[in-house]
Amino acid sequence: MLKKRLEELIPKWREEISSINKEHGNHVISEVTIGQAYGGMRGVKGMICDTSDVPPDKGLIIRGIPVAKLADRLPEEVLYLLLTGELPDEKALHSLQKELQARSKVPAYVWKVLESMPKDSHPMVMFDTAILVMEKESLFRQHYDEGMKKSDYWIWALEDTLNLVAKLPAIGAAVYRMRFKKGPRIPSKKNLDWASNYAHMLGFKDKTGEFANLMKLYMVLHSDHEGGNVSAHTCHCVGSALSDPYYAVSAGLNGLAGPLHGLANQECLNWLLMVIEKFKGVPSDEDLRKFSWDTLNSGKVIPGYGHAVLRITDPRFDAFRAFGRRVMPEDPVFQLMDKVFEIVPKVLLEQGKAKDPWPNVDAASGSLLYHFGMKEFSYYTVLFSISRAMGMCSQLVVNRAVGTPIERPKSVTTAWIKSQIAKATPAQMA
Ligand code: AMX
Repeated sequence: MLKKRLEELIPKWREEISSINKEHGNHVISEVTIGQAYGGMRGVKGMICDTSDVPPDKGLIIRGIPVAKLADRLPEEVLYLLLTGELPDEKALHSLQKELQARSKVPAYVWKVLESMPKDSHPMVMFDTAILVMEKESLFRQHYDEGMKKSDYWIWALEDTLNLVAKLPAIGAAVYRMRFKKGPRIPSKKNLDWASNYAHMLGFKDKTGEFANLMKLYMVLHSDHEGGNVSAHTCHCVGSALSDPYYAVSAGLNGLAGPLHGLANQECLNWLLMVIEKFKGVPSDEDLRKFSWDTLNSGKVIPGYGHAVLRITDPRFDAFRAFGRRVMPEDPVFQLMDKVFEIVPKVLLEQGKAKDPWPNVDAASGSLLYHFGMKEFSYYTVLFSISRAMGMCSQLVVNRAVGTPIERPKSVTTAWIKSQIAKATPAQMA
């Protein structure tokens, strides 16, 4: 049903983009300053991403719907939304769930590869290796090699997407159990939704069902974050060379593994636990304020705070905090996380460096996982990856559907910049 709906929608997307390009292709939407060229292209509008948008004053909006309004949805519903721009009705959801279930068996060679890796490999490396080693399954590559038409690219990108997304819970759970010696892999259960199945395969006791609820929420909240962040942009760029989704998603995840990006969630919890250890519990406001200043004065960032785009408290942080308040209000790590939210923005504002002193999504998630006994911080980015793969894959499908060309921005040299400065009039340089 998903493919059928896309077959109906894609001609309209193509027509719309082609007419915008034809009529307004020369309209200027962004200028680039020297500061931006040296500064990570921050704020330069130079690419299109239709799956989601992150206005600095609103936070994540998936296909027109603010993420806070999706917090009670299943990740499969959000995947359908990312791909089509519409939430599925019950029939379409059921059909997608059946598709994913049918494609969820992981090839046996993946387990052999994982088992042969060094025992101290980072879980992200294991997860990413599993994805890359499955590249031989790519139907996109197979059909490309057989000479498929450009207009069919999206069909095989979609096939790869569904095949890959379906397998990620089993791979992610296996990485957890293997890497942290939790016992043999747990077989999936057919009657469970995608995220509950993941929770089940991880192997935590979950009498109340709240751990599964947390996994559903986690998977929805991290699913996409527009196109310019490191992981999405990397995936987009690699995919634009028509490297298939296995290559492209794997590349994106290598970016997600960076400490300023997806790895930040493991650093956040580390910081909270360091505070608890130092003060033998939740500290007073004054002690926390001093400790935050100590972190800054030692030249470190306060993990979980700040954002390259957002200028408000991340709505995803709010959604996690609401979950914590409902499920674990007495938990000391959660209480500290809540207190940090009261203190750290004031400290960052006082310091005056961070453009965004508010918490991002990573400030909250670790304390919730810790509560349920998931204490292996280095694993947290894998959770992030399972979810974010949905957004990255959806972007790939949309890009192949609308014929996005190979990406090739122009770089310049510092000598060229100097020559521009020399040529500029004083008014232009002001
Ligand atoms: N603590 C201390 N200093 C901070 C800070 C924080 N949380 N956030 C920003 N700053 C500092 C920067 O280091 C920079 O200092 P510099 O001028 O000495 O280099 C200055 O404030 C200006 O930075 P910015 O423009 O506000 O941020 P950015 O766009 O360059 O970087 C980010 C954004 C997220 C990397 C940064 O805020 C940060 O390092 N935060 C902590 C790590 C973190 O939470 N990362 C998670 C991001 C979300 C994700 O991808 N998962």
